[in-house]
Amino acid sequence: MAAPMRLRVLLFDVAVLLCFSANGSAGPLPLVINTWPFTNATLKAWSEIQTGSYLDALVAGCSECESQQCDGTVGYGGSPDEIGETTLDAMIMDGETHDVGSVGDLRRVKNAIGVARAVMDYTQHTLLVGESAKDFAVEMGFKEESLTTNRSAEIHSSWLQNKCQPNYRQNVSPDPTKSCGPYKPSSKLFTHRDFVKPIHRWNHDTIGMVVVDKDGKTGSGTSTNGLSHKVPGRVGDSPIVGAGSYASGGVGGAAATGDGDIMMRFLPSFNAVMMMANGDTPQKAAEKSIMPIIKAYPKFVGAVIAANTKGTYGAACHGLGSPFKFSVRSPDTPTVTVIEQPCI
Ligand code: SD4
Repeated sequence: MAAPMRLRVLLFDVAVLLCFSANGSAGPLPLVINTWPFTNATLKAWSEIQTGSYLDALVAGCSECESQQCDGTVGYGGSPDEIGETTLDAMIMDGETHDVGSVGDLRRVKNAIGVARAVMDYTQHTLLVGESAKDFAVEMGFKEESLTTNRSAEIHSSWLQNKCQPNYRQNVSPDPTKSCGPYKPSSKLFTHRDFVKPIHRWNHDTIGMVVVDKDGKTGSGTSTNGLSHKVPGRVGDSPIVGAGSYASGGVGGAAATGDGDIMMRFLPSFNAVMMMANGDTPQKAAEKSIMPIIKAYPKFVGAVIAANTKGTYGAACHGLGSPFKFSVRSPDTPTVTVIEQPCI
């Protein structure tokens, strides 16, 4: 976006209004930036980066959201699937080495970002999924326990009472817009492109974080419980490299939140980092990364944050119905800062 952006800045504990330009903020390092006003996660990562590595900061920040069940959409006890189970997706990427660890459809282990880090540290693989990811986690010392809470059980039973609406099946019978399953393929296929998922602030958030250390080394991470009432086995964009997040040494990192079924078809985080590598500001790169998605899916709901290794950052969003809020901490912000980014 060429014209100056009006970014409203909300400061916690400090009554100061900062003005940001179209290019976001350029500040000294280190930098922690993450999706949504998950400020405790930002602060946890900020505290870790003072003495630890950027990878440790990512794990600490995302783990904080998992244990605090940020918005009910990160960690245990949220987004029950069709059978009422909470499953988790997470990833961590080291931009300096391009090492990645990720988990999809992780069951019965709370610390998904911790397991993702273990995949990176203790295997030569990139992505583990489902029951086998849980077995790996247990082998690596993570506790196996139920992720169901009273709240997630209630969400699931109201969904059943509501004839399983909203519902993500299509081309099946009985009609999934009116009835629960079990379903069978229907003889006729119809196009589903205009369908808008019931995604909003309180049912569908992900923590996506980029950390740049004081020497400009960078990494990215995500953690989410995905989408409420998803078809069991569904994995979103969050653990997919280049979709949920991406980082590249000497350039920067990006992370995404929103409709992962759509976003993973466009790799917006990878695109944002490549655009920064080609000279775009993080703000411009974030905007450009979601443009192809909007073109193909005009009702797309989601957002991308981006930061470069100099400490400049930006964000872009579409379809949220209100500005996208994201959290930042750097020596330039007197404390953790929540920025509101109007959507395209
Ligand atoms: C997913 N992208 O599983 C995640 C969820 C999310 O805002 O970010 N919601 O599709």
